[in-house]
Order: sequence, then structure tokens, then C-alpha cells
Amino acid sequence: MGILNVTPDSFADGGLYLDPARAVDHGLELAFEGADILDVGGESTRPGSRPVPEAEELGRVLPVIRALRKKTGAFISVDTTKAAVARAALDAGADLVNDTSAFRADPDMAGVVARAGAAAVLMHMQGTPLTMQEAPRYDDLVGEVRGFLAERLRAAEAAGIPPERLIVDPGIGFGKTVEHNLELLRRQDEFLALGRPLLLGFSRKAFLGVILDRPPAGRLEGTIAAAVLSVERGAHILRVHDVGAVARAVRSAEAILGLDDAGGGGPERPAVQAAEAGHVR
Ligand code: HH2
Repeated sequence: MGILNVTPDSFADGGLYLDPARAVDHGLELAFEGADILDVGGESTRPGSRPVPEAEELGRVLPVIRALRKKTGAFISVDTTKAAVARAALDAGADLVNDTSAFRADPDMAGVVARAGAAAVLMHMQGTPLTMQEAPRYDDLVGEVRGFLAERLRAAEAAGIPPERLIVDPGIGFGKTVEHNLELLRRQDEFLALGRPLLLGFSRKAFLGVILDRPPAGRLEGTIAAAVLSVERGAHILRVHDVGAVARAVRSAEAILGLDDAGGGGPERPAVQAAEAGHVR
């Protein structure tokens, strides 16, 4: 999954793709480099960020999704917590909704996804982006995150979304300390036990900055290390900025591991399978 932030303030690439034409070009480049899914977002969720008004978010993402839909066969995801933004994005040709609130921020979100027959990512977050990094605390980190995801899966299914259209994500960096993030990555098998495709979003994040003592643009090696180890542990979808470099590293790792799709690029790739599970176009 390639990250396409149409925002002025995202932590790693804010302002680079606010112009729709640039965003579309970058999305096409990500697809060319190997992204099976393009995740278009119009609101930063970095620590300390505040929500963007609905009209503003719509104005950022819709032209980009419309144009990408005409130009690429890649799956398109909309990274939003607002039901109205999700509905308009799905109408414009998006295939899945990446909701970092796991349908908690907007009571209409689950219904929108269900009625559209779309797929969705349900992500764990402790608190809200404004305050989540102030003092993250868990008694049983993995148990609490897994319990939360299991409960959100049940809620989504109760709203009419078939389980095969749901993807889970422990929410790296969302109300987590460096140690929490490392433990979540170490214990992926416990999230895979939920029986749904597992998405991980560690790309260029602050915990890598702490380990490497480097700014977001200098965290590629850490991102690649996390990607390779995640694939080895069975993760299905990696949400990353540096698609070309990560895809090449993952392809090499898959070949060494003897996974079927190594060296491929064909439809059997795990991320494609995971996305196709929810694909209804
Ligand atoms: N991380 C970010 C945004 N959306 N969605 C999922 N499912 N998982 C993640 O880990 C995740 C996400 C934050 O990264 P980014 O989009 O690069 O930054 P910003 O929120 O500042 O736009």
C-alpha cells in the first residue's frame, strides 16, 4: 500500500502533493513501483494534529481519486474517519476505506462501507491524534489491542460488512511508546490469529527516528528492516512511503524465504489477495 498524502502537514511528506496534478503523478509512480493499493489521505493524523473540516478534506482527496480511477487499475483506498468523505470517495471509484478510528469517529461509517460493498481497514488507536502520544499506557498491550480489533470486527460484521472485506491494523504510533511499537511488531502472530489480513503502518515513523536518530526522510533503512521482518512473520499489507525500495527488499526476502510469489508481481501477491477479498468492482 503506497501512501499518498494530499495534505500540507503530514509528518513525512506534508505539502509535497497538495497540488492535485502532483498527487496524481505521485500515485501513478507508486503504482508503477509496485503498490497494489494507493492510500489517499486528506487529513494528517500525526501526533498533535487536529481534524480538518469535511469540505476541506473532500476538496483535497476527491479530484485525486477521480483522476487516479481513470488512470490506474490499482486499488484505491481513502484514509478518512468521516463517513461523508468515505461515501464520496467510494462514489468516485475508491475500493476501500482506511479508517484509523475503526468506525468509532463517525456513527455512519460502517453503514456507508456496508452499503457500498467496500472493504475496510480497522485500526487501533489509544486516544485521539491530538493527545495520543502524551502518556500511552496499557496493562496488557497485545491483549488490549487484539481485544479491541476483535470487538471492532464484530461491530463491523453486525453492521453488515462481510468478514472477508475486513483488514486489521494494530496502529503503530497511535497512542504507543517506542517499546509498545516494537512489541506490536514482534508479536504479529497474535494479530494474525484474528484470521483477517494484517496491515502494518511503520513507514518512517518516530520510533524509527528514536532508534536511528534521524528525521523522517532518513528512516528508509529502518522502514525496510521492519518491512522484511513483517513479511517474514506473515503480514499481508505494508503501508509505506518508499514503495520501490520496500517492494524490492520484500521481493528479495520472499525469494529467500521460498514464498510462492517471489520474483512475481502477479495476482497471487499477498497484498493483492487481501485487497481482492474485498474487491467488488
Ligand atoms: N498511519 C498514518 C496514517 N494512516 N492508516 C493505517 N491503517 N495504519 C497506519 O499506521 C497509518 C494510517 C500516519 O502516517 P502518514 O499518513 O504518513 O502521516 P500523517 O498522518 O501525518 O498524514
